[in-house]
Amino acid sequence: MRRKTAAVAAGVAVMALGLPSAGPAVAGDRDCSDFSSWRKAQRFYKKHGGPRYDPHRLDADHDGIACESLR
Ligand SMILES: [Ca+2]
Repeated sequence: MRRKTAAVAAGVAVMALGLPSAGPAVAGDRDCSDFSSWRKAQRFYKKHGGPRYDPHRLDADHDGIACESLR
């Protein structure tokens, strides 16, 4: 229980500092604007569930292509 509380406190501290969500340690929600190219967005999208899950909602129209706006 104490360990979990400490982990939550650390997470809150990171958020409070306003650190950019760069790197795998901070796995926040990603938007298309977080990617420098469509290729990177598409790779990320496929790696995180592809068309089946899309937890970051990079493919709003569910056609299997993430971030059409970056193409
Ligand atoms: Ca799409």
